[in-house]
Amino acid sequence: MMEMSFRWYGELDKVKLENIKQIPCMEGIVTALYDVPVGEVWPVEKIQKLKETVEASGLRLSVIESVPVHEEIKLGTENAQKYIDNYKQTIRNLGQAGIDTVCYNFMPVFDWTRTEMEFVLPDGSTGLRYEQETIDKFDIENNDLSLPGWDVSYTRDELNDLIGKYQKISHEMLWENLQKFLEEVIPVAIEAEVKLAIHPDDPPWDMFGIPRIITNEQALERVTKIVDSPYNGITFCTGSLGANSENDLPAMIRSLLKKNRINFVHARNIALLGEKAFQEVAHPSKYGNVDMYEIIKALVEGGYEGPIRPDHGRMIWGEAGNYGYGLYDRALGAVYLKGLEEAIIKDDKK
Ligand SMILES: [Mn+2]
Repeated sequence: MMEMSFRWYGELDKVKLENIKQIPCMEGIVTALYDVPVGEVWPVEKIQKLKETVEASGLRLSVIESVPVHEEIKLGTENAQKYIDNYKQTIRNLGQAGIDTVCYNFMPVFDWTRTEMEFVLPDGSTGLRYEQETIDKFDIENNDLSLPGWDVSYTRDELNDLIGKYQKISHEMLWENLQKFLEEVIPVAIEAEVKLAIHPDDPPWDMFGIPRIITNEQALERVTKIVDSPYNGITFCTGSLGANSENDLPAMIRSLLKKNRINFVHARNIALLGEKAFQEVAHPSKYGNVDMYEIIKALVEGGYEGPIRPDHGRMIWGEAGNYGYGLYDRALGAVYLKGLEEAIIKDDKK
């Protein structure tokens, strides 16, 4: 069976560990240290304390999501080596504390991006939405930085400076910088017994002239070949990869599992609205374009038994909280996913 887990934003999260523990079939927590600046080494004592807090609630600390990769590494500047060395030490410290899986991404400047955070769905719930049209109209250099969904806090000057630097970075240069990073970090991860899991870019296409490379099947295959080890794996995010209708998600899962390269799964459903536009919806297949039954079937039949979590949920029942990360809809998603898994396992045994 897969290990059902739930993202938790630490003590400041409105969603409490006690609530998460009450979700049927819930086993693990996905979280991070939120008070260590990007690029600095995570102290082993802080990691241990986080792990103890999670375990005191009766759950396992399944995955660290994320240890962010510093922009200097992605840009491949002369400072990159210092940050790569720090990253390696963080991985060693995580291993020492008994953490076995780390999610990260290699998206320049912006993490996941949406153009609307509270789009009202027909049933009155709200969900996140992305429309390229809105992005294209957005004057990033001059406007206030009001585009929702950014986990980052840059001043306008910092942001313009960063975006300027990336105008000189081609897709191939970004690949080279990822290669350098993995060639340095994966041997350390193997020694520390910490499995790395790169999250695909969300959305899986360039934005504001900044390259994005982890977008499709070829890209995932290419990443796993840079260092050929199960410790160099993928976070298979159905919502991110599903935004590109050319991605055949079940086929990708089967192929990656044959090589033991999926280390973590994000299950999210989206409804495609057209070219480069999508709406996040409830997890069941009928609401969107991700066939969740086929996803879970490919995972079960491929022998996947690692951590999985319901990704972004809607806001329902009047809940307010971190966009995409309320308690209720994600809890419903988790139980739905476990239901699919149980049915598929029992059916396959017949
Ligand atoms: Mn995801």
